[in-house]
Amino acid sequence: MYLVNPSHLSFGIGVITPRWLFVLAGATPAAYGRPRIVDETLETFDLDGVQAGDIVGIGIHTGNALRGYEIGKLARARGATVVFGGIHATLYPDEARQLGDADAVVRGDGDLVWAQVLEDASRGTLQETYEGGRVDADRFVPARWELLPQGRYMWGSVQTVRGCPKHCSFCSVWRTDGQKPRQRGVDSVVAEIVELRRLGFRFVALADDNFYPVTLEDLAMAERQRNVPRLEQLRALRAERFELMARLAQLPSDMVFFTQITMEAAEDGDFLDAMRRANIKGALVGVEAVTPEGLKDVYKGFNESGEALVERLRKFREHGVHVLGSFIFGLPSDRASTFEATADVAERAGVTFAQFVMLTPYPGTVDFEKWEKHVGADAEQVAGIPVTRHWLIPQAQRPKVYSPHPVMTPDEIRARTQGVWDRFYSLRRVWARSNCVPKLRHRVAFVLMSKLYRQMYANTGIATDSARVSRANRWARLIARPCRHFFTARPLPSLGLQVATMSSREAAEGLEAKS
Ligand code: B12
Ligand code: SF4
Repeated sequence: MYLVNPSHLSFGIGVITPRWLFVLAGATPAAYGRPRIVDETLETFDLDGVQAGDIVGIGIHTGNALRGYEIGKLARARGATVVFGGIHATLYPDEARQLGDADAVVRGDGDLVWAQVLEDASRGTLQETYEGGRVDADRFVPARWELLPQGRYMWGSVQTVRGCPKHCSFCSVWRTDGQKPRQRGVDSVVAEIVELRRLGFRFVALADDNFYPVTLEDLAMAERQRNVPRLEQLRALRAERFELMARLAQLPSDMVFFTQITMEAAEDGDFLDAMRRANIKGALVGVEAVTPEGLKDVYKGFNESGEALVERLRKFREHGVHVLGSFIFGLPSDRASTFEATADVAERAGVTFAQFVMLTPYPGTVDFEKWEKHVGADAEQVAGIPVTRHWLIPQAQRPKVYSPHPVMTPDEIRARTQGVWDRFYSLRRVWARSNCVPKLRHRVAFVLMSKLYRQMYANTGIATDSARVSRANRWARLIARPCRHFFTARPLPSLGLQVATMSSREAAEGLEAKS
């Protein structure tokens, strides 16, 4: 049985372990043997070994669906049973059947339904579609980290919460994973992290949609409404967050965690302090836009703009949490001046890393639905494919900007976006930012990592010319290997689970008292 994470690009070294591979491996009953894990971000899948009777499970998001379909067809041609899953297959199961030769498609979470799929496949009673649904947090399957190939990844990945109460227009998470945070129990999260540290991982990405699912405003609102059950539920979720962070703080002090969080957390000094103590040293914060009009464009009214935004982002830094600011360009209210203004805000706010993405209508989002309806049957075609199915257009020909902009051409948006990446990641600026780490050795690592990040994420997505893309890839391949060494630590095979004795309430109260 194979589990395949498709990718058109392979770097030899991976930054973050694709978690789904190891979770589905964990969900595979022992009777089916040891799953063969193939991550094409490391190297291309060699299908020579695939035989009739094998099962090939392929997980796709929108960006890698096309490569996933290629693999599906090749595997099916060799007689294998092909099963697709992941967010894109959840949204377009028929496409996976038509273009990827899927025998079956799993929609939603694979944790519980995967065993059924395997049983049906082995009995010859495979169904076309399986509804995996939204599995409750206490039934999330832990990842099988002992199957990790050695020395290939920089970061492990552990999910602590799934789903997000917000409703941003460019994001599918709240619609597919739901708005109710499914928060995983502390023990199971810590057990996985300890296992990763035993293997020598000291950097762990918390693969969360939103690490701060309960805001102070949510609590105040429940209180105003005198909604006691809701208030208790919210308080319990919040207390459990503090308990998790208290437990992370007890792990070896060389550990570094990174998560994704909304800007609202800046209101909550106790929470940020708990993050710092827990060694959650950085977080991706979706800033998206720096103007009120831009925030309205993406239904993100809970974010701040202008000076208040700079203040909010600085708060993270003041409490010892580095920010990877995520900004979107190409919003209807953007103007030529927005690009420089955004770069200024990113710098003044002291964000440590930043990504500047161009507005892409991802399926499953409100933006996508509006756009698809708006362009309708008249959608422009590239390589015979309507742009409303942009993921099916061969990578090299894929447009970079999809929605027509009121005042800027796609080329202008792309060039200006590239300009902001160039400015933010210029050697002079990266070196200046590297003073956030103490030693020269660490500063050099910081510079290398910044450059690697820029090559892996910016050039490939924005560049129009293929020479530049392949140059960026070669460069990324070259620096990925030395970079990995900065992330490893001496394995600690005998590290204990360090079961905490305090209850979540005690943990929360203790932390609040301290801060
Ligand atoms: C962590 C994360 C990242 C990390 C780490 C990625 C990595 N190497 O793992 C980083 C920050 C690098 C990242 C980057 C990006 N991400 Co991201 N990311 C996530 C996040 C928050 C969690 C993913 C995760 O690990 N989940 C835990 C695992 C266990 O869950 P899972 O992957 O969903 O798998 C389950 C099911 O889907 C199913 N399943 C999955 N595969 C298969 C296969 C089979 C055969 C079966 C049966 C079942 C099955 O079973 C699994 C267990 O239940 C998701 C949001 C989300 N809730 O999924 C977004 C998400 C996947 N990312 C998204 C996007 C858009 C991106 C970026 C394009 C952002 C950008 N503009 O740069 C880049 C693309 C990078 C790339 N080329 O892959 C979108 C994808 C939307 C879409 N339609 O494709 C999501 C859904 C978030 C969103 N805002 O909508 N991401
Ligand atoms: S972008 Fe972030 S805050 Fe908005 S819905 Fe998605 S996960 Fe939640």
